[in-house]
Amino acid sequence: MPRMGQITEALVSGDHKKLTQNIQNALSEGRSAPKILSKGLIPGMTIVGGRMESGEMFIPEVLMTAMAMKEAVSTLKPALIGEIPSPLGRVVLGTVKGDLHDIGKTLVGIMLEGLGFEIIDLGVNVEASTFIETIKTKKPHIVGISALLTTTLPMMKRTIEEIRRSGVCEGVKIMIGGAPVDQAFALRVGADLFAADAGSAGRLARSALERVIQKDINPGRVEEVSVHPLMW
Ligand code: B1M
Repeated sequence: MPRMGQITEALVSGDHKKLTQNIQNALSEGRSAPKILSKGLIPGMTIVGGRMESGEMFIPEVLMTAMAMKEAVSTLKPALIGEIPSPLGRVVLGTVKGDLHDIGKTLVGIMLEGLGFEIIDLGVNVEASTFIETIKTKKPHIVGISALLTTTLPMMKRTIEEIRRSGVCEGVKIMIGGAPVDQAFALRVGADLFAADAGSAGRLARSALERVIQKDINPGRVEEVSVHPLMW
């Protein structure tokens, strides 16, 4: 079986040891970290999602694969990040209240870190008040909010409303993303930026920051970059 297929298979079966071994082999064979992610790991999580939906896989098994995925992402992190340039800006990241999915958000953080952003990761199930407090104290340039469940989209909207109402986000851009989020939703809920994947999030954050610096952002306008998964 080709190397990427072996990675996908080891992930779906939640076999940490085999997965790490295959990833290390792929890296030493000269395969790039973004390719391992987009051709080996993401397809694995998609298979798991399908099996979860059809009832073929249960939560404990999905958790095993999620743990294996997180381990794989941390194995790949040095190769994804490379040499970190001097600090570009600060980003506060979190998954919205009621939502425990963190793999995509973590990948977004890794991408941004690789571009030179300082990341303050608030984790999952983050209350609006926590975002607000952190914006006050840490003064980020961008606040990134992730949601993976259709049922937590209303909470994402409420979180953005509360952040805006608190008055702390002058000069701070709100970026949102996650599988059920799209450009139309982002416009409806008043986000500044929407990215469909980690690579796009990185490019978008960087260009947004350049515009913030140039005081050239048109507030309230949602910007989107291309949606090719992890092709950066
Ligand atoms: Co969950 N789950 N889950 N789950 N889970 C999904 C999301 C689901 C689609 C599976 C399915 O049924 N097909 C489904 C949601 C259906 C829906 O809402 N319509 C679902 C469900 C139903 C649930 C539970 C309700 C199941 C239950 O209990 N009955 C439950 C909810 C718990 C909760 O959150 N309150 C639940 C629980 C779990 C686990 C805990 C077991 C585990 C999460 C573990 C963890 O994250 N630590 C889990 C998993 C692993 C999944 C799937 C299989 C994989 C998610 C993932 O990590 N994908 C998922 C199915 C799927 O996605 N195919 C599923 C890989 C990741 C790299 O992609 O997160 O999309 P993603 O991130 C991408 C982009 O979306 C984007 O960039 C990332 C990288 O390119 N992005 C951003 C993400 N955030 C961004 C932020 C940005 C910009 C871009 O700016 C700030």
